[in-house]
Amino acid sequence: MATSATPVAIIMGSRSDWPTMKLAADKLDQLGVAWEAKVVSAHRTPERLVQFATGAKAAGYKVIIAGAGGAAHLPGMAASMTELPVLGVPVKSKALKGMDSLLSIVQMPAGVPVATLAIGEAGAANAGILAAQILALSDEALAERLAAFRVAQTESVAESVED
Ligand code: RP5
Repeated sequence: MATSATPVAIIMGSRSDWPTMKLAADKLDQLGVAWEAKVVSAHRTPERLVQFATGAKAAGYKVIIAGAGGAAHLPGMAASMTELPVLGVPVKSKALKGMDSLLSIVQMPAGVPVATLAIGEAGAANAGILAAQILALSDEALAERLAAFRVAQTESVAESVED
């Protein structure tokens, strides 16, 4: 099997999830972490999901970010087929504003964890940062970039309520 030097896979249930999931990719870009994004639907492309999740570790990925909305089974099903850490992003749904997505992802049975983030854009951005933090445990240069990112973030928050 071809191996990838790309450490983060971003998978999502539909192209319609990309505007949200792009926030994870943006944070990874900012932190200098390579990623690949794919549409992998638990319901519409189940065989693609099995192929991806069973092969993800051998393919060289280190962390999987999985976003889905509604009946959001993608992160949990991916986690069931790989030992890689899976970060689940509940995408905001039209009907229930992402509460359905959140509850579908967060209540995993003991033994098959998914690290579940917040609903929507904040969750996607934090998934990107969290993936980088996991990779930084064995990458000192990335750990330094993360520390600098935190300092810059802190410095960007004005104390005053007016200009
Ligand atoms: C889920 O259904 C996807 O993750 C998406 O959030 C939602 C709606 O998908 P589309 O109908 O927009 O393709 O599987």
